[in-house]
Amino acid sequence: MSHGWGYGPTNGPDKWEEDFPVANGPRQSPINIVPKEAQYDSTLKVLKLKYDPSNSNGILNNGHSFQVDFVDDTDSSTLTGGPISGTYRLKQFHFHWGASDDRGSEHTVNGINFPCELHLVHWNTKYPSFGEAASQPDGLAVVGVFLKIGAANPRLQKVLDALDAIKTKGKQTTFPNFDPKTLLPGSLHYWTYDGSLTTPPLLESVTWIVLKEPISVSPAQMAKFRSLLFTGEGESPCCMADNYRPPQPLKGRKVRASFK
Ligand code: SG7
Ligand code: ZN
Repeated sequence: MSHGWGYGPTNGPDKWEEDFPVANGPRQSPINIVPKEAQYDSTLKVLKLKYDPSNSNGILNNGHSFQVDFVDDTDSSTLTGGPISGTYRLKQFHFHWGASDDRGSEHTVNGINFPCELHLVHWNTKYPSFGEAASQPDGLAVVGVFLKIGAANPRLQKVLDALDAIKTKGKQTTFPNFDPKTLLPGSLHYWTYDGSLTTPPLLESVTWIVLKEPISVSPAQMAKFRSLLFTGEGESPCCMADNYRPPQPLKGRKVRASFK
């Protein structure tokens, strides 16, 4: 992996273990969710997402995905309840997607792929910073939302309209006053399990909360995701797509459901 990790044949998910041996660890993500094998847990709490739109700060092409970053110096945008204890602050959200509509999600359900998956990344405020939380077993909580092909989703449009300004790796621009709650589906029913970051360094620090109900996206909106580039300005352009890790072995973990 001489050019750093990525999603290509020479630096993609099959090669990550060379530099990041935890790739074969006991709690890697994503996974295939088998709803009939998930255990309904009546003690799981309702998910509480409280987001302050004034915390949205910028949007960045990081060369692997694009992310919308939030100011996280106070408890104004938080995740509480659900499977977690304490308060987790929103750090950023990003997406993973395919080169075509038949693939792109990281988690799968009964082996079914969605064309795209949204991740809202939060860190446990019992640690001093995101960076320190990211290596603790209860450090991060990521809410995953599937996108499925259907009607154009007007709530995605502000994000998609910003992509022209961050076409190449390293580009960023301001992204003020965005409420990520507008991206969530009507139901907050979820599956949850203990896992990892899905990109290097693959740290086993994530409580995954995967929503059962997808949000919609049109084929034209999916095409807009794929207009981004993995590459920097001046390099031979390479479209950003298939930036997902496939499902990893469950290794005896249990998946719990918040719903029957
Ligand atoms: C995306 O997924 C990025 C990463 C993120 C990674 O490639 O948005 O964010 C940064 C800051 O590079 O990594 C530590 C982190 O949030 C993995 O996140 S994920 O496990 O939710 N897919
Ligand atoms: Zn992700």
